[in-house]
Amino acid sequence: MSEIISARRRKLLLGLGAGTTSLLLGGCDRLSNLPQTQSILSAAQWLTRDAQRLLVSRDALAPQYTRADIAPVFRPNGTTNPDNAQYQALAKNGFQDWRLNVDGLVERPRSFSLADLRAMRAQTQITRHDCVEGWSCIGQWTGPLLRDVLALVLPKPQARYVMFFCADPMDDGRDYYYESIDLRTAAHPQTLLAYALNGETLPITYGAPIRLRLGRQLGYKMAKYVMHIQLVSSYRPFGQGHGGYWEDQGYTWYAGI
Ligand SMILES: Nc1nc2c(c(=O)[nH]1)N[C@H]1C(S)=C(S)[C@@H](COP(=O)(O)O)O[C@H]1N2
Ligand SMILES: [Mo]
Repeated sequence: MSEIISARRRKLLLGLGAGTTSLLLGGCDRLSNLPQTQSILSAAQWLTRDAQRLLVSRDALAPQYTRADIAPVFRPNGTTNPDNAQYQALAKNGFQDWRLNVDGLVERPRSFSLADLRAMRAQTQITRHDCVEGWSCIGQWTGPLLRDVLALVLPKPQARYVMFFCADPMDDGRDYYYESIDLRTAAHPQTLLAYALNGETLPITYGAPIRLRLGRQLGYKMAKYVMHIQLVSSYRPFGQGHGGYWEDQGYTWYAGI
């Protein structure tokens, strides 16, 4: 039985190739350009998350923009230079010694260097970042799809969430920034581990060496300075148990836009 579930899960994570992504994009663009869709969406803002989900699939793609839309200076927020000696030593060396362990509920735990991630098939997308504080910024992000990374480690059937542990200490070092997403968001075709912003190596300000990019969720979900990824069945054991640093301060875990 568990073999069947795991085969299904792998299919979900691995099944959609690059060709399918562009098909989905076309379909999504057509849908969101229909005037009736626009007015349904704007009229639906008061709806609960579950009701909204009936109108807009969680798997729908976020709009993509053109180079002309890219903000001249991307707005930074939160930590812009982790106060962490180990991180600073890695940064000094151009992150050559940085390793991303991807482990937990996976068949094949693996340690990736930045070069390993750069050698993978990369996706470039120009998307809008929406911060919960009420500002937005458009940038171009490049990196491997998270689902391609997960395909290499093979999530076990019990894996439900992907945890991201970051380098930046929060609250005078009592915690570190962390985040979590579910496997469905992890498998979304706009979920990247980005190592470049606007065609340049990702600067420290924006989360070097890699940061999470999601197409359809608010800024605080997009962990910068990712040091470790762990697949888990529950995020309750981590931090204060709400799935992320800001969630522990009261923000919602599901931050769909
Ligand atoms: N590690 C880490 N990730 C983080 C944050 C942070 O402080 N530390 N801030 C979050 C918030 S609230 C936002 S809006 C974005 C800001 O990303 P940016 O600096 O690239 O604009 O990163 C998110 N990810
Ligand atoms: Mo934010």
